[in-house]
Amino acid sequence: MVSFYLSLGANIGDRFEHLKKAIQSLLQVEGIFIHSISGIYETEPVGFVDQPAFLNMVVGGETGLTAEQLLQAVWEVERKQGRVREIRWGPRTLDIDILIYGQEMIVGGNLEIPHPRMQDRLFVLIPFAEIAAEQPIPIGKNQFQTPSQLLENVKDKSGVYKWKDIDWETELELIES
Ligand code: GSY
Repeated sequence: MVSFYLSLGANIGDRFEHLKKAIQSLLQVEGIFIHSISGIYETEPVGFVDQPAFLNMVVGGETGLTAEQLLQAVWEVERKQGRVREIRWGPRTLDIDILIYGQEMIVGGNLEIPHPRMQDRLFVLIPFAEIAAEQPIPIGKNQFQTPSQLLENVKDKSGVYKWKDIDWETELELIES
């Protein structure tokens, strides 16, 4: 089993519903086990700023899938939720990025892991640190930084505000009933 962390974001339609359905779908993927789910943060858009505010969160788990299989599973969850993304850095119903996959550094094909921009993004680092502040993230050969270390050095000053702490067990049971 390999541990992984994902960043989730949505800024079109019922943003919370998109995130909730995404977690529900991820829980149903064979070979994916989720063990940590951050609170939800409302965040100012970074990059293409003329778009609605996002809801962002981070989830962590373990998987028997390869990194490529995990990516395909994530894309399938996005696709099932009718992901709409017309502008490259623009609004989307649901975006899921792989942040880390074990301690591996992978570049090639569809994969770039660890996520190359996560150290510049408060909307990733704050929820990541909430659930795994001391998780080692590979940044070079035998070099690691944790989310809390990355947060100390991040230059991003965009707004990231706790939107809600969710009781996920209750929320997810509500979906199933
Ligand atoms: O990379 C994820 C999509 N995205 C986001 C996001 O999820 N949150 C915020 N706050 N800004 C963003 N810009 C992009 S692109």
